[in-house]
Amino acid sequence: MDGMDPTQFLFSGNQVYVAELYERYLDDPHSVDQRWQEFFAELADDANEITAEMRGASWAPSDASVLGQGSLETLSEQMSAGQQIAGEQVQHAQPMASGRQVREATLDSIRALMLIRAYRVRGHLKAKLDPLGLQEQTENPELDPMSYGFQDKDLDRPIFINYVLGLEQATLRDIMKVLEKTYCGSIGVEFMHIQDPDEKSWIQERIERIRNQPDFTTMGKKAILNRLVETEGFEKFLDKKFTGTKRFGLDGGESLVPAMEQIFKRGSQLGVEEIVLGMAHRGRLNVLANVMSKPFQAIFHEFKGGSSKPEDVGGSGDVKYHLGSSSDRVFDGRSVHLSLTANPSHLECVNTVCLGKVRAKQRQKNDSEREKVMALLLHGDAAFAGQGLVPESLDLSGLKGYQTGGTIHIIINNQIGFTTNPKHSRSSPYCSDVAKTVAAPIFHVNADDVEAVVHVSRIATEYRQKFKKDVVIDMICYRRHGHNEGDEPMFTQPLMYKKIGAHPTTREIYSQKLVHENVMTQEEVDSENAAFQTYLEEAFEAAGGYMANKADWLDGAWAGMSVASGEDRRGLTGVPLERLLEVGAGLTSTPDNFNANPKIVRQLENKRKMIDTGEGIDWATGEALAFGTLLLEGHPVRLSGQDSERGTFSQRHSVLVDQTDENRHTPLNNLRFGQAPYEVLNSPLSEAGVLGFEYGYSLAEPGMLVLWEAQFGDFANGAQVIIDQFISSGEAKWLRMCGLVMLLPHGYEGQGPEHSSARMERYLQLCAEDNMQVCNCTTPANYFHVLRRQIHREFRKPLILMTPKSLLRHKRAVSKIEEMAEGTSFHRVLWDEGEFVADNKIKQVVLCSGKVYYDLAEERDKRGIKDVYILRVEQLYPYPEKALENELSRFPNARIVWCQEEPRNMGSWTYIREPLEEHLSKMGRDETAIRYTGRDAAAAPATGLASKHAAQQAALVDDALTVESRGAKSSGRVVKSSAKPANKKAPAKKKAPAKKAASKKPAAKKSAAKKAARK
Ligand SMILES: Cc1ncc(C[n+]2csc(CCOP(=O)(O)OP(=O)(O)O)c2C)c(N)n1
Ligand SMILES: [Mg+2]
Repeated sequence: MDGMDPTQFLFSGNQVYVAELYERYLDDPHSVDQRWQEFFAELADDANEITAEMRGASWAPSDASVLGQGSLETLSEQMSAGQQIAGEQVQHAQPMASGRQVREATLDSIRALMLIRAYRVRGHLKAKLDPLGLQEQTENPELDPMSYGFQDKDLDRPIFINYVLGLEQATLRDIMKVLEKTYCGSIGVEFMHIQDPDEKSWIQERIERIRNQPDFTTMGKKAILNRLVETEGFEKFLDKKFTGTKRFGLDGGESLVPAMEQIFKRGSQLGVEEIVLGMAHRGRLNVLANVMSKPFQAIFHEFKGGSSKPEDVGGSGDVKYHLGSSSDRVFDGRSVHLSLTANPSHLECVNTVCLGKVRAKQRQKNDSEREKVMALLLHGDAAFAGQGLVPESLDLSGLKGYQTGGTIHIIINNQIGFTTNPKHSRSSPYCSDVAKTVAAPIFHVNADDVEAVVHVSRIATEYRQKFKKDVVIDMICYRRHGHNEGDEPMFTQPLMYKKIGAHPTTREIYSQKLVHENVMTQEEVDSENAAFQTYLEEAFEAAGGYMANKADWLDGAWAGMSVASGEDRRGLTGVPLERLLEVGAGLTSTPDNFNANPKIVRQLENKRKMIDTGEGIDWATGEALAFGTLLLEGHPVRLSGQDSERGTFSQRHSVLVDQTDENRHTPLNNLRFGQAPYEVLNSPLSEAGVLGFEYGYSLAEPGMLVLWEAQFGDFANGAQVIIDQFISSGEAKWLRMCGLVMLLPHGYEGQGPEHSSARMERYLQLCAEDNMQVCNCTTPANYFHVLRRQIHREFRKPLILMTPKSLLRHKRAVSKIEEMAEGTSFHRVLWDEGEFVADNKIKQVVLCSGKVYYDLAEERDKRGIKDVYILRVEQLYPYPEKALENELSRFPNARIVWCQEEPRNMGSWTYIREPLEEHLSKMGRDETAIRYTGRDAAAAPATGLASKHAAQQAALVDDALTVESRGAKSSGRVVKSSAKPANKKAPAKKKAPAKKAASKKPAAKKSAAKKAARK
């Protein structure tokens, strides 16, 4: 093929043959002649696309004839013979035509196909998407036929396009008309970035076949207008009655409501039974009223300052544009349950919460195809482009443990974010561009063309139900008023708002259209408007007497739950020994022929020994026993976090991997036939997104233990918005309970500033009104009980749990199996273990929490101290008043010291000092001031120098164990960063002296244990 133009063969009029030949080549390059091989290799991807186009539309008549009448063999023979395959030589192509004609016809075809392809890729750039026409559209040369070599004179010559666009042949003028109509009207579609050929061609076919034109019946059109009347009418009514009151009106984006209606309706036809909605402030009141059917009276009542919930229900409540709601709507006899998730002001953070809810509900409904429950998320343009939670939630969409079968996203793209213009909001052309990371199709649509909006909503719903993937509707509209109704937009966008001032409303535009089409008369339109305003007036009058009579928070899956009460709140968490042994057996066995890693085999053997002897149960085994016993009781367990399957510290090994074939075995899923499932997931590397997801999951599923684990506790601050806005305050704001557990590795082990502190102080500072629990356990048994307690009580509270690192393998941080057996329970305060003088001779009680207990106990034993007693506060919040009182009252003559390893401005000191001192005063103790022992206040949580860490740790331990004489300054000493170990010869890290063995079964221990057991 020397000297041959690489595309010359295409001018031969043998496109279809060449396409077939190319397919053969793709199957097996050697099945075609060497010259063809070289040729196709040279064309690379271009050949693929052009030949694919030659096959025509999949929906076009399939008997499309080929141009040439020859056969592949003939063509190959010609090639082999070294013939050129320009038109002249291929006699069988259109035998009646001259070579030149054939060549020109073929060239036309190729150019037309390239043009069509360009429109598919870039047509949206020319679409009329902006109702305000603010952006001047620049000509795109790729959409200009002249760029492909066409001239004006070519406009009316028939061109063969082989049923691409559904036409066998068409003039360039007609082709352009079709392309403009399909790709450049009120809808701009981005779909050519989709890698999956089926998905891509489905979209292409769905829009090209109908030229992407909506087609509504008279009834359909009237229904759409009716929705606009209600949507606009409601905002206008609020504006009139509550002028200037914040409502974050939808004005300018009214098409949202008919779009949502279409999604529900089409969704219900395609099997959707439940939709979880998440949205921000914009248009929320309208969605509540006109979509969720929240009574207008209720909304007016709240506008007038009334409460959204009955008087006797607690909680702080929330502003009306953040409240959630749920309702059942019926479409053509099919019921769809809608639940709008309550959300904070923080934009986009509700996204993964909704996804978690959807996933939980899909499980409840056995919706393995993920077609019955789906999420519909509404976004603002600035927020969608700017907030990191958007890509985090998109990233979850295809992951095994998190996928929900696709979300429909609607961006209410009013081309502004508060006062900020799009060009300062994002670097990408569209606010939706981030959705391309998951190859979602994106429908940009002009919201002033309400039929187009409803039309794409229909296609989006069908796409979601067919492919179970995310899809985006970018509804381009405007915001008629300021960011809120008290805001003056002319300060910052005078030109835009001059235009908006003169711009008719969507309802006006659509009414005119329907009048023009003779679907309705002007009188009918006017009377519909008036009738709705009258209806609202009546509701407004009735709102005065409206009383919320029901709080819906303990309905559905939550039936049977009640508000938390009482102090102990232990729940029945002890488990019959034989069940513990059953779980233990399952935990330590692997299937026949399973090739576990030798180190794992040893670990399993060790575990088996723990179970068999009932002694030395370590942290990970305690956890597995808690999970396993819940599973046998029928409560599923879901644990998600970064590398949680194995465990960050290689402690968990929930999933064993066969060393020969990487087959996986999950012991906790193989305990007993009929057990509940255990789902353990290595999550993507996101904190906020995944924590939000698990929070959402636990909102929907009280019967399941849902845990999120941070890789190290401090990483959880990447999810601060979920902690502050949902976990700690959701129940107070929205009457939504949640039993989520957060596992936060915490402890000062000399690992530097970043991995020492889970920043417990942050959680403690959030604690009030019985909102959640913060615990820092020191024994596997207490860990076992605190986890099981989450499920075995009649209420749900989030549990923030500091979890250990070095204690995972600490020889003293072990429990006996009998401490988990029937009759045992969680202890909020744990007694000391050792040999002591009589209680009234104890000179000092060191209160502490977490790992530092072991450092203190070890040093105390080493020094043979018998008059200092160490009490562990295992539950910091709710403050364990009764338990502490029981213990502290044993030591009437002791001074109280608080010891922590965190710096003074961190850890629990700033939280616990006040309630503890008040408590001591209430108990009538002589001395109520508590001495602080611990690190000095610091900017970073810990030092980066291991030697400095060791010195600090030894000094704080020494300080806590030192009994100061009465009258000494009691405000507490602090460990300066220059502190040296008190006992240089025996640093805290060294092995405990032999004497310790003797102290294992102390005389005093029994009575202390007995007392503690009563708490
Ligand atoms: C995380 C977060 N940052 C800042 C804000 C303050 N804020 C509220 S609305 C808004 C503009 C949002 O613009 P857009 O997403 O386009 O929604 P619109 O109000 O235009 O509907 C901002 C910055 C917020 N609510 N949440
Ligand atoms: Mg906006």
